Amino acid sequence: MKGFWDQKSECMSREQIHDLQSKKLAKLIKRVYTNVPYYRDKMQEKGVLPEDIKTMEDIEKLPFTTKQDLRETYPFGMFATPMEEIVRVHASSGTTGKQTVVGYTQNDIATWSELMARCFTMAGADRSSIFQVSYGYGLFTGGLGAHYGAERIGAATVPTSSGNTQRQINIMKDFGVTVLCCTPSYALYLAEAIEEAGLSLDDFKLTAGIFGAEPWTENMRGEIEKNLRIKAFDIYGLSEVMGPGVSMDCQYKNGLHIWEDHFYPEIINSQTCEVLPANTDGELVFTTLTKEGFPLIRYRTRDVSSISYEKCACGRTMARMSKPSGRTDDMLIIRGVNVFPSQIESVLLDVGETSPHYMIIVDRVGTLDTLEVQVELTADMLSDEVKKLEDTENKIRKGIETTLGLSAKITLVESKTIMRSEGKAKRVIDKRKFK
Ligand code: DLL
Repeated sequence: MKGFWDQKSECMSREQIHDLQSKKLAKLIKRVYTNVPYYRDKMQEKGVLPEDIKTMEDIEKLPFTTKQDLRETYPFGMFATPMEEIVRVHASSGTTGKQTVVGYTQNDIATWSELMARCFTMAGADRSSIFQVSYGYGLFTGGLGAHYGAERIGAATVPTSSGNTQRQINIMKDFGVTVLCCTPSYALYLAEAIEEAGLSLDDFKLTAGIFGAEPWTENMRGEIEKNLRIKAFDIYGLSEVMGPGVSMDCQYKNGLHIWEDHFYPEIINSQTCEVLPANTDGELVFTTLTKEGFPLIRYRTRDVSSISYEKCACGRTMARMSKPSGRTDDMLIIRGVNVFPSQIESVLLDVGETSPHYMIIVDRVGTLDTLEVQVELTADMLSDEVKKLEDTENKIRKGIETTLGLSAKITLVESKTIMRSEGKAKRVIDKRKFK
């Protein structure tokens, strides 16, 4: 049937999914207990043996894995196969500490390509599509992950990588690219650059965009869909768990389908580690059920989401995670209030009178935290009267106060003065960290 890459797997009954996961988990635990001393030690500390793990319900007996564990075993200590079996290595950027390194066997790369193929087919792409992969190629998983998936469905794949925006636009137009893969912030930048170059969207054949690698709101999706005249899909993943393609939303855009035959999701309370019920917000945790090179048990992603198990209108039975609202470590605490940058983005785009480019600046004056939101004027607002601009500022200020209960200084800045991003956007400057 059109719209599915692997309908049998994507539409299994919940019972089938549970049985398959249980079998895979038991096998995985035996393997890591034998091959990864770090996991064996942690299980022994908890008094758990591989034979104690028979069904998915037993997962709660197992210890969690954190980024810290990966750092302690840097670079290859958590690999579960000899290096002879590893064919690819990626690494996270390591901006907040030592980088984490992940390894893939030939089978892992094949599975990854297969899951990306499911994602891309879900977005309506097929062998007649022309893909432009503007995620960075290199140690980052975005470029090569998308590349292998696009080739797997037989699409013509153009590996532009990130950067050189003018060239990206020319290629998109001249090659008749139909599907764009990049971060949502870069998609917005590309749309702006197309307009600036005086080109018309009629000169492009773009129909869909597959965007991820950073949090983005529903309002931002609307903005991108309007500015590029495409359907925008949200793809999620992280290098430790695989890379892009752990989950993606379907045409109904009602949560991202997690490929549960390969990844077992849980939501926990990040303070107590208690497992939370469906449809409750908390920290997302994944166990990789089939990875050979670098399997992960109950890996704490630090991403905030919730999981729903209701069947989706698209026919897929795989659980859906809500659009991640941010990372627990990106959450700002301002005057005691928890703030995710995505909440501010939502307010800005709800008001909808400015451009969608913004920067959040947090500081401390004496003992008081301050919040400033800089947001760009659109080109046509430049000629607006002061009164009108003040009105816009007031609307945003009120919106933030209603949503977060925080007062904020709103600064409208000139068009094109906020830094554009070609990869993951930087939305926050927290000056308190330097005090
Ligand atoms: O960003 C993998 C990826 C590439 C995903 C391309 C999608 C597209 P990392 O660099 O390891 O891997 O960063 C992973 O990025 O834990 C989330 O915090 C964030 N993230 C990724 N996708 C989304 C998304 C790649 N769709 C970290 N929505 C994750 C929100 C996302 N956050």
